[in-house]
Amino acid sequence: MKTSGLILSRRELVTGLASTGGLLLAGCSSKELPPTYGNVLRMGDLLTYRAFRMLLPAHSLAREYAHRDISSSPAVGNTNPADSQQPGFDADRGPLYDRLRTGDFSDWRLRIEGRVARPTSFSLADLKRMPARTQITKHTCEEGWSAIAEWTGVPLRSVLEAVGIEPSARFVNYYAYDDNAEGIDMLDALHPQTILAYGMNGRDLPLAHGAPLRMRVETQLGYKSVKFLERIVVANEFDDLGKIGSLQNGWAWYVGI
Ligand SMILES: Nc1nc2c(c(=O)[nH]1)N[C@H]1C(S)=C(S)[C@@H](COP(=O)(O)O)O[C@H]1N2
Ligand SMILES: [Mo]
Repeated sequence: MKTSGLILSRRELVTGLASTGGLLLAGCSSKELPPTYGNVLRMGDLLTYRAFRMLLPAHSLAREYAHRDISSSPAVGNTNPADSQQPGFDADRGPLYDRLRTGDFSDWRLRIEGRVARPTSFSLADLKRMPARTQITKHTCEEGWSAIAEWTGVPLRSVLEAVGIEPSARFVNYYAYDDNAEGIDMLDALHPQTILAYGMNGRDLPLAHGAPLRMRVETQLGYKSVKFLERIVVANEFDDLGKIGSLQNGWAWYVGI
């Protein structure tokens, strides 16, 4: 399938479906709905989520580009979790991040816990030993800009397979060294382009872009691609992640593109 056509058709589908919202919603049982928990103002999010999930093949790929398409990428949001002047600075994790960075992240570990058979802490070297994926994709920010970059990392799927997710697991939540956390459903978590990226444009991930490791969720808007990862929690039930999650900050939980 041509992916530029796919992007168009995603938009067309969602627009075309707006009028049939009642029909779609009627078919949903509340147990399987993540993002609105009965809040009527969030019905649009729910409709988007259901429309994408019903009408797109589960793992349709986001468009990938050529090297010549790579553009400059602005660094946005928090660009250094150790800087107390930046948005989302955490008084405990900020200084911890600083120490890890000073040591070239050799003591950094990515913890994976929750509904998994073998909770594990991965070093950067552990992750780099696993089969890598490189993809040139467009990052689209909710503020209206986009940029194309090459990302290298390990598919989240491989890491989840290594720790063994429990059959009841439905969501993957991930936390940063600043006050930033997001979650995705299992479909996006197992998507081949959802990677834990340690490389950008052929180099180690720069500090401002999320060193040493960031999430790349190419099927959703940029804020789902959390930088400066600290830990991943596999969960059975939907969790809005409280004050550091998107919902309580006024953003949609599911932002498919
Ligand atoms: N930890 C963390 N991750 C984050 C953010 C942030 O402030 N902190 N900002 C998000 C937003 S809104 C965008 S657009 C992208 C920006 O990524 P970039 O700085 O690599 O361009 O990171 C996302 N991930
Ligand atoms: Mo953004």
